[in-house]
Amino acid sequence: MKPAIAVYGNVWPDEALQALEAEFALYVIARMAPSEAAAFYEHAAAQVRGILTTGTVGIDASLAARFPALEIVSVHGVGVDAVDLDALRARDIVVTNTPDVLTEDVADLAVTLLLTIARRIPALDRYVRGGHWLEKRPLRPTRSLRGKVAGIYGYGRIGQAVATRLRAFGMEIRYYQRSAGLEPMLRRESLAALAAESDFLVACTPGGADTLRAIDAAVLDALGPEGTLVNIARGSVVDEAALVEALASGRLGAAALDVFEDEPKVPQALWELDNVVLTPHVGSLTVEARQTMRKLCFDNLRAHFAGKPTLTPVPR
Ligand code: 8YV
Repeated sequence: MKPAIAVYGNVWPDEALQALEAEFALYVIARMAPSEAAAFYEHAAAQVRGILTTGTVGIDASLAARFPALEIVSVHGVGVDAVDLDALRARDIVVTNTPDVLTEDVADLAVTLLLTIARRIPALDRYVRGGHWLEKRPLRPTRSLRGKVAGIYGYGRIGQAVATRLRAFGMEIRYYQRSAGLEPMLRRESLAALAAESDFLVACTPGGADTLRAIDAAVLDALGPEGTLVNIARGSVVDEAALVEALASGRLGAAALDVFEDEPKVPQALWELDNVVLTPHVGSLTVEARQTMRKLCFDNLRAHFAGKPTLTPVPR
């Protein structure tokens, strides 16, 4: 009998799921009508042995409890802050994620956002389309990146890939993370100290309880009216209300954000600000990254059900 797998999230192309159906009995929750989903939880969930989910959908303890035969949760994404690891581990359920394969593309987006906000590309695009060039409306210059300080919050794989790119623009790198990391001379003692030294603060840290709203009003004030926040990590890392307030009042210069506290809801106040660039959580959304993430996700399931070690288990 094919192992039964419940599939959450909407990142799975039809062809990929069709191919997977040769090996597994799939229950694609996002495609079920509410009545179908209710029947699934009542009758079929008890047989489900594996779950495919995304970094943002994850799985909490109450959902996991609906699957008494669950053996593995394969996460499509590197971040596992939406997965209740303690609840799953208490039941010896294997959890896998997709590290490394998205690092370069996520770092590319961080740098793209930094450049976009630094050079005010959205406003300049509106300037041309709005006919203001023809009107010879004056333009104010932007600031050069060369010699400016990029403070990286979270100096892991993605943070380091961002640093490599920003060094090529002549930027100085500093970082903060709780644990000692590579290049100890560049580490600052606190996030506020890092922000105070930085022209750009780039959040690359994992989400979760340890980093919840770590970028608060005090950190934003340390970054200051000439400073810019770039967030490609998790919305939960920033106190969003404090961010809106700091941007609207001019206490913070600008922000470029790919992630938000309550996605897909982006505070209306941010829509209306000119010193902000917004993207809809797309760091890993390239054909190449998504293909490799999907393959790794599926290969983790395959390995588990073939009785082999999984390829990328989330370290305990
Ligand atoms: C995805 C992510 O947007 O890897 C992560 O942690 O947030 C992103 O790559 C998401 O997990 C898609 O499944």
